[in-house]
Amino acid sequence: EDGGPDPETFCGHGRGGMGEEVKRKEDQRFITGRGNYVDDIKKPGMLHCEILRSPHAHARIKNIDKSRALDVDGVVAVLTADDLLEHGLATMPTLMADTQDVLVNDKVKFQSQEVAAVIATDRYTAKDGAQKVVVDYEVLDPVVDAHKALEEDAPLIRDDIEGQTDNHCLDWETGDEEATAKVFDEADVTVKEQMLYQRLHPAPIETCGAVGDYDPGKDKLTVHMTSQAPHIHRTLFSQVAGIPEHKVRIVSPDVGGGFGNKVPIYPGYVVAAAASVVLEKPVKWVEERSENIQSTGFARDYDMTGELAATKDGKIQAVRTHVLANHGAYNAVAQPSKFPAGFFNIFTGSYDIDTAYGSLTAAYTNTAPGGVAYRCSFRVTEAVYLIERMVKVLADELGMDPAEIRRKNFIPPEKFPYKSPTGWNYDSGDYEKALDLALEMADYDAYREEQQRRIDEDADKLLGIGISSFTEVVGAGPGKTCDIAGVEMFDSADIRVHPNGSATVRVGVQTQGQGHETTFAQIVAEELGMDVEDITVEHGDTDTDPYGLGTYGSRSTPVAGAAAAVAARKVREKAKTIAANELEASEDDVTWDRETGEFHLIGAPDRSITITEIAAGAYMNHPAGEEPGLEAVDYYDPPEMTYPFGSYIVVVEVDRETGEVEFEKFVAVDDCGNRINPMIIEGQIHGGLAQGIGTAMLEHVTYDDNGNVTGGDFMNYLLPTSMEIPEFETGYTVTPSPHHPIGAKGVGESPTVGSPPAIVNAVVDAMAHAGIKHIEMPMTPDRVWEKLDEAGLAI
Ligand code: PCD
Repeated sequence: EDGGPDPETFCGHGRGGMGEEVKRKEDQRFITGRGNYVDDIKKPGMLHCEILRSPHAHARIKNIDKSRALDVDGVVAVLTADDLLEHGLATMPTLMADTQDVLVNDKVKFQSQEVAAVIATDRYTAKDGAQKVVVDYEVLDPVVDAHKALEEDAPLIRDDIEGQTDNHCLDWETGDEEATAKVFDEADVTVKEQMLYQRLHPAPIETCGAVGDYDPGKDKLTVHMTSQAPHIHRTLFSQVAGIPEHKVRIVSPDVGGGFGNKVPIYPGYVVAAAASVVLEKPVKWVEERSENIQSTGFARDYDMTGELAATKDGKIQAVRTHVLANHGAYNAVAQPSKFPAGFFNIFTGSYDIDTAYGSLTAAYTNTAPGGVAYRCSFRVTEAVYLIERMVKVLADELGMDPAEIRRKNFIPPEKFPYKSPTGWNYDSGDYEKALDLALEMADYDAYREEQQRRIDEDADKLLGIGISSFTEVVGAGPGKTCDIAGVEMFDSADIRVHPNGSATVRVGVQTQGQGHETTFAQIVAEELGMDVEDITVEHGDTDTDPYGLGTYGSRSTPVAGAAAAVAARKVREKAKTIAANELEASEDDVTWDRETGEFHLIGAPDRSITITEIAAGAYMNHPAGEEPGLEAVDYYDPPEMTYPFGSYIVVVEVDRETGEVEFEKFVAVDDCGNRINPMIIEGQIHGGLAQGIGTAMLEHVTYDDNGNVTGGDFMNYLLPTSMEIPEFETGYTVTPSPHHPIGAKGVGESPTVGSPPAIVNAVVDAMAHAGIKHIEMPMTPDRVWEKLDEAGLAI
């Protein structure tokens, strides 16, 4: 009867449905200081936990003396690996089924690894106590570089794994090696470039934290924690601690940004929970900024070689890539189980390329574990960087315009659904349309002229224009291919319409600032003809919400958003029966009108009834033979992922004297299918572009040869501020997803995925006429100046 909202007409029923710029419901509490974050939680008798961390990157622990710490007034307990061992909690599984020490048992493997936990009556006392724990270390040689870690004489990091004799972690490959080699052998033109996607760290405003709260009366463990995925965290907690799931409750309250950092389980969470069980008191742990950067999940750290084979006129025939991945001390990458390199194998990008091959080697190093999907659907950011950089390298080699070469190679709209050579099924796309709009918005031709003028006039500031026409892949499942620790990646929504016609919607995903309390209400408002104000969205509590896999990889809209629409349609189905009953008509004579949001008699639109009136009927006058009440739940296993895309154009000015880069223009055209809330999307794009600028220009977690983190705090790990962020000009096209119930795709990650190559391409472009082919991120002024110097452009 109803195929979902039509993008031509769905905007503006005026009830806050799809396409309306509804103000964010959650902002009332956020901007009036009434948010409730983990650190706001206060419980009677609550204790505080401080974690003592290793100053060494690689060291054997010979002895830990707790006695002086226990003497500190207010210190209640000092926990080490031995204490946890008694409770079976000494180790925890990583998301990749490796085993990580909760508190170091035997050997430290990275600087700032968790060694002991001090529990005290307040945070300051806990910190004082931690300083009095005496640890006797036998310091070992560390290795922090992935290349060096694989050398023969490198110190062995994982002597805890049986049979492990070197620092090799895993190998992975995709595509057809032989066929690809053949195309490369026979090609007119080949290009090759090596590029490091440096180690980054998602830096949410709120660091990680937890309050473990064991109730001995109910024998129930509640853990309030900064979690992007409360349900799977409950399952893992339950598995590790051996407590059945109904005796564990995870509550993820307001979360101050996630960005993939809050997907893994960290030792601090486990310690707070374990200490609460042992001491029978609530225990709070909240990490500091430097602890967050130095020990929780990092992102990227892929050293990539990219190669393209092409014809003389710029038709790309094959891609080949090899990656050396630094996985840190444990294999703790946050990917769906069957994807050790995440979704990196989508590296053919937006281009119709038949032949591809990729391989990857991962190494253990004495650095913090990670490989989280920082605003990235599982390594697609690295893949997009690789292909979008390589297309620019090829364009320069051939002397072609980078817009033209893209146009020549795009997957054409009529080829969708499109199957990529590495097995991806793209749902829909119109890449040229997005690029054309971006070119027009950016005044591309005029800037090209200006660029040439500056070269001709030997100007002090060069102009560079960078393009990125990326394709994202978001919305993991389907469950048959994507799982976490065996749990299939579906998601869920549960809708209850109350007697007065208002509704509560509960979802299996958890917002960290994206605005789900607004957008999920909009989906339901659209599908039920309700007013968005009458709908409350709840999430983040495993005791009340339906099971879901959480928010990351821009999966909430593609998966839980679909579940919300389907659950709403189930409610609508039942409502129709009640409508017929109330209108004293046969169900066949009743129809639903999306425009008015009402049921009415076919041919008699004035005999109509709203969902509010129907709700009363469901409780007060329910049809004979029907269950009373009006609710539905849906667990949605997506048939495919969704493939948002976009074209970004960046114009930079490069100062030949100082190497400084200034943004002259920044255009972002995104296509995320049908749009739920354009204002929220705009905010998502702005935030993500800022993070893309941080990536390209500033951010890098660095280490010295002794394994010390030299980029582990905000003095050294530089985030962009408003001073570094230019005005963004955003535009959009709409290519609905054909398989999503409301035609929507995800969007939150796109700007961070798509923008770094556009920015690097722009800076390279400013120097390309003098032979510069590549520059590594972050493009700090000294790095840019070196390149200028190398090209004879520095003044
Ligand atoms: N949307 C609309 N429409 C469409 C799509 C979408 O409206 N079509 C919207 C929604 O609803 C939401 C947003 O937008 O609200 C987003 O979405 P998505 O894309 O679906 O996504 P999600 O899932 O929700 O989320 C996630 C993302 C990510 S992934 C990240 S990083 C980031 C982003 O999100 N994070 C964050 N964004 C943000 N924001 C904020 N504020 N905060 C945060 O934290 Mo990862 O993987 O985790 O790394």
